[in-house]
Amino acid sequence: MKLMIASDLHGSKYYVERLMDRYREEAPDRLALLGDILYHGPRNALPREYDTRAVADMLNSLVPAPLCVKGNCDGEVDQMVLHFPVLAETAVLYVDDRTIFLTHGHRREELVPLLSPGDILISGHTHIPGMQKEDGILYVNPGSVSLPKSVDPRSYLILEDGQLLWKGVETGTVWKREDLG
Ligand SMILES: [Mn+2]
Repeated sequence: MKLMIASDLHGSKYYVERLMDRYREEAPDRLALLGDILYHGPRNALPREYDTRAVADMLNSLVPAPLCVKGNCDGEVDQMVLHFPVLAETAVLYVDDRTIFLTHGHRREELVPLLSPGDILISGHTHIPGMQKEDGILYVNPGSVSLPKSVDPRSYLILEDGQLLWKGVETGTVWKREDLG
């Protein structure tokens, strides 16, 4: 199973077009989106080529439909233009005997009682890609597709064959790799 994970698109037509380029190259089994899909959010500057309708059209065209959880910038009005469910707080996947929790990240602490060693929690929200291990639990962040808040590139994540790969959304270049063992 090859999973492509992206977060914090924030309505950028330009960078979601790049994400769609990478999606075609990667040909994952499914794209998982960790929220903050359309609205730029009052705390952020407008991203490059802010165009919520164009972003909705691109995401609505995907087959299979993306698996998506709700960001703090996503609401009922966003669900009206997106043809796949976007308002669930959490999704749980079982991949190769591992339990993987997907959530946006602004309410991440609420999930902690569910987690046990070996589990992976993947969340966005901070727009800072990275990974940390705590009490045997792996906390993973794919970064933001459009509005990075660190020096790292705009990024997405690939989970395949027991490996996590962080890649730049403009080039597809791997810049961080983690073996899940
Ligand atoms: Mn965000």
